[in-house]
Amino acid sequence: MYDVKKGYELAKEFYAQYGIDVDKAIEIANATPISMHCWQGDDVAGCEKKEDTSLTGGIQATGNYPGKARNGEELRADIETAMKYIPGELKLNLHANYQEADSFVDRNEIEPKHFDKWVNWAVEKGIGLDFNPTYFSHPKSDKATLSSDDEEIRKFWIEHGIRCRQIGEYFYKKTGKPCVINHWTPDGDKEVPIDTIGPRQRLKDSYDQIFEATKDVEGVIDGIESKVFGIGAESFTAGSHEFCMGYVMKANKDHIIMTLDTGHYHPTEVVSAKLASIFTFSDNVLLHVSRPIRWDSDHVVSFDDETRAIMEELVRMDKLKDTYVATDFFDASINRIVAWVTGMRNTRKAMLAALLQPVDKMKEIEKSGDVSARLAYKEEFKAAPFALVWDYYCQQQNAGVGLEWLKEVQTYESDVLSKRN
Ligand code: RNT
Ligand code: ZN
Repeated sequence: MYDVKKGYELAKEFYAQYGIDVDKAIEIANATPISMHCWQGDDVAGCEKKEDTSLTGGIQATGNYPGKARNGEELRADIETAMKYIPGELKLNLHANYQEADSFVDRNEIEPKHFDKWVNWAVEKGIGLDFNPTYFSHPKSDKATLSSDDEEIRKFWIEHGIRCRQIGEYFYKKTGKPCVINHWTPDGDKEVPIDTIGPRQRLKDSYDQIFEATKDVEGVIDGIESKVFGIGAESFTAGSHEFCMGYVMKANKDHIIMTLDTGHYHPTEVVSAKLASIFTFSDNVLLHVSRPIRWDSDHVVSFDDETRAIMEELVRMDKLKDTYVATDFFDASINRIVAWVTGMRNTRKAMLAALLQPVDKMKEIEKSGDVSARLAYKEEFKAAPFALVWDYYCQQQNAGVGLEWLKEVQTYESDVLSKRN
């Protein structure tokens, strides 16, 4: 291993030339929570005691890499292993289908106690829990859920949403940390339906009913996630961007916010370009950081231009503190822990890299009208000695310098994962 401290001292000098305080940047990046999704560990299968765990709702985890977690115990063990190599404040993001009742409990009957294993685990670790209703992978979700024209079905899912908000409050009370709930329904159609407004009106009414029935719930923030299309529902999505944005803005309630998933837009649209407009009208945003390859493929988050642009935008607007950062990817073609660690580290990396830029100076230059210097400054930091700061930060947090973590995850794979079938 090279002299990490020496590298950091040198990088510090580099950044100091531009008035950048490296330690301050590390402190902010480290304290900003990232909510790690539990579902990378088992391809979104969940822990409900039921035969059919196939993933529906127009999303797909492709690949058949061996060693996926088969129950809550294994999943928690894998999450703990991954978390060792992810520096900074973390939360765990659960889906409703990860409940662990002794026998099958349907979605409209779940209760806080069915999540006690997760809650006890989180309390012991001192981390917060976020949550998601699961409006897919269920026989009653085949056609539609909250937008269904079958009142029985719609009622079933409304009850699910209500219970999820109550469970979110339970998480808040037990962990002492607010619970961010993401509401996403896969409702859509393979062809453009004749009636495109009915489903939207019912979806609105369903959300209204869920929020009305749980209006006294405390410590819960609700993101409404839009999407452009899903597999098998290519032509129509009830919860489109316009629908969700309309819902959030009209609701005009502090706890109801937009969820922006990086894979949920037309291919040339980017989340980084949407943030400022949304923050003009809303105080908070929930992010689902993912990596879409040609569609909402949910590849492992990369330290790529768009992830960096999102973090840069948040830092430049001073909105990082007002953004709930969550990850959302599920790659079943590689070691699932390597997937988690890589995607989570990249999310944190992008955050730290964005904080290592002279934002005030760049704003000054822009204000003075010097657009040439503005471009020169923007480009300069792409090749700054960021890796030296990152390595030092990881060492400080005991999260593994460079690729140290990879060897350890590989050992875990041969000792633990490979023994599963
Ligand atoms: C689907 C949405 C949604 C899910 C998770 C599992 O396209 O992104 O957030 O990925 O709820
Ligand atoms: Zn998402």
